[in-house]
Amino acid sequence: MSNDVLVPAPPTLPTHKPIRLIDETGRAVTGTQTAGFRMPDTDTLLSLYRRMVLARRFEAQVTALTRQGRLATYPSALGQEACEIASVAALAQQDWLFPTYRDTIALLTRGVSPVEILSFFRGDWHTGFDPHAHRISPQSTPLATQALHAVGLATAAKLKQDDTVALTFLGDGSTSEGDAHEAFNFASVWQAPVVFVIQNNQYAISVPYSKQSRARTLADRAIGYGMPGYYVDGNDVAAMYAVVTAAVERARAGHGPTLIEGLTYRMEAHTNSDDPTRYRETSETAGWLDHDPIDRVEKHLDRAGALTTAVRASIAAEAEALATATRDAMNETPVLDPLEVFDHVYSAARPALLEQRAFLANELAHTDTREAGAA
Ligand SMILES: Cc1ncc(C[n+]2csc(CCOP(=O)(O)OP(=O)(O)O)c2C)c(N)n1
Repeated sequence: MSNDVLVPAPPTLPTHKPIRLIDETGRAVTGTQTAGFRMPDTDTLLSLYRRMVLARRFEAQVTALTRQGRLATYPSALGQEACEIASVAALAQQDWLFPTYRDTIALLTRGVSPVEILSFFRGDWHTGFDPHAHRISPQSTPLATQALHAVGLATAAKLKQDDTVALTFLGDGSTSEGDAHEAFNFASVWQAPVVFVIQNNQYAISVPYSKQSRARTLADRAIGYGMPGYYVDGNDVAAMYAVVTAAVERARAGHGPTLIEGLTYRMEAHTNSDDPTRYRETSETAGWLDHDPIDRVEKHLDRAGALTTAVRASIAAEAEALATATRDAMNETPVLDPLEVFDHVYSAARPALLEQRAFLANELAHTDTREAGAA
């Protein structure tokens, strides 16, 4: 018997410079840095640009609502629009998205209404939208758990021979969780149709990437799991779209998972309760303004003559209408039944939960009586 073990050649290492298709001046990149990926057509770029402008206006409105006390908390993705929107745009309607707490604009882009999205951040519901209707799982707060859920759904889809791909977002910090390792490993072992998009925004709250990993890039890790890995300029929406689209197609064709790292930067605080000046220089953040993902594609479209005054005006008007609708909806006081929180936890009633429900109902009855007495 031979002791020779035939080990297939590993996928090649990701490039050391992030893949990009458009540079900061808006010019098309040529040569090795494109890694052979092709520029999306102008209509696609225009549609991505429009979605990014809407998302940024939405974020600004939500931040204002948070400051007015209308929302409990909000993790901004300002500066990360390219990663979020390119990834969602690469999915087909039947595919599933597994987002984190930061990926609100991915939900918005996939068609969830502002009120449904924000009821989570206002604290009204664990999830304000119907996951099945939108094919989006609830936004995950426990780090990296959503990656396991994506692998589970993708594996089930493969067994059922459904034409479904699962895409999940992770932060750079989340890759240090055991759940991320389990998700990467079993996705590859089972050749699940899943795409992992790591948004490396360089901080896990106050912990910089340098204290999180000694790996050259997070995309390098893919090789150890036996799947392709791509290190991409996460502020280049064209590159993100091209690479994620290829990974989704690969998964759909039955060739298994892909790990994509989008190198980006979180421009705002971790959430509204964080003070980033305690762990990073303001000059560092200011420097990233030169890499703004919207500016870059805007310059590119301008050069191509695709951004006429009328197109700009129509996108700006749409963004203002979205902000106004969001503001008006959030300024209304919701009519809620606090007892509903128990309704969708299990499919059948559980004694412990019924007990808690009765306890809260009793508390509420007494509160109502006290408030009525005080009035
Ligand atoms: C299992 C788990 N451990 C710790 C936390 C607390 N926590 C919330 S956000 C965060 C940092 C996450 O950083 P990263 O994955 O880079 O995502 P980002 O917030 O930058 O998008 C931590 C440690 C948590 N939510 N879940």
